[in-house]
Amino acid sequence: MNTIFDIHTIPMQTRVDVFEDIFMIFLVLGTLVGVIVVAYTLYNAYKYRDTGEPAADDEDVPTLGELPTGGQGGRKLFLSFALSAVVVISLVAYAYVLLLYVETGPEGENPGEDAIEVDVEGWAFDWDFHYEDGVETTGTMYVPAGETVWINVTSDDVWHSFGISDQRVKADAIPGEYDQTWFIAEEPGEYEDAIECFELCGSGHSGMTSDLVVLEPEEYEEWFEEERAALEEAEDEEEAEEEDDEDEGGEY
Ligand SMILES: [Cu+2]
Repeated sequence: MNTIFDIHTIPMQTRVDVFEDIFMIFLVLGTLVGVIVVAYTLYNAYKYRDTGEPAADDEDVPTLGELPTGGQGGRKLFLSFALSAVVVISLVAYAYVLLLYVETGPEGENPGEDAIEVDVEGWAFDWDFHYEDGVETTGTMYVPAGETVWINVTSDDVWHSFGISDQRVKADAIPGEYDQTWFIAEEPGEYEDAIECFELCGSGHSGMTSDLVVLEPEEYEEWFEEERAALEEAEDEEEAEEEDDEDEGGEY
């Protein structure tokens, strides 16, 4: 699948861009086709309306039992079919290539080297986020802006579904299974309850939301380092307490 992207070199797009493109193309073409079909129908309804007068002899009116050729010996009919086929096949191909991009991610396939990876675990009723080096958060997900974030989604109990509507992200959270997907959050900010559960999972389902915090990359680095340092400190403290019954671990 990599080769497709090497050939076409699709520019780096977020999921939001991709789905917006698909939506716009289908909206514009759908509207255009609709307008043409309805206008042509109305035009013919008017043209062939019953005026109460008998049809002129030279008018090309099909007789009972005769298939209409669509004019010009069927050329018009063939042309309209061919044109429709070209439009439909192009749309399918276009959407297919874009969806392939969504499937494989901006780096081609699987998380690239620079991608941030976060393991997401759903439980009734909240979300845990596991970053590198054992850093964890619950109820708030931190990501750097403009960078590809790959998520591995699973569940600790029943079936959930992890979703961020703003980022066009949705992944099943099923015990024992890992659903992998990605997104790029472009705008830094704190998005309250941006993360929701999309699988009815119990009495607290509707409240199973988490916040999405999008930080500038440097701020994210800072946040991550702080979290990691705090984690190490806590671990050291624990070790010290275990090793030293005489309370000499007070230096921390
Ligand atoms: Cu749930």
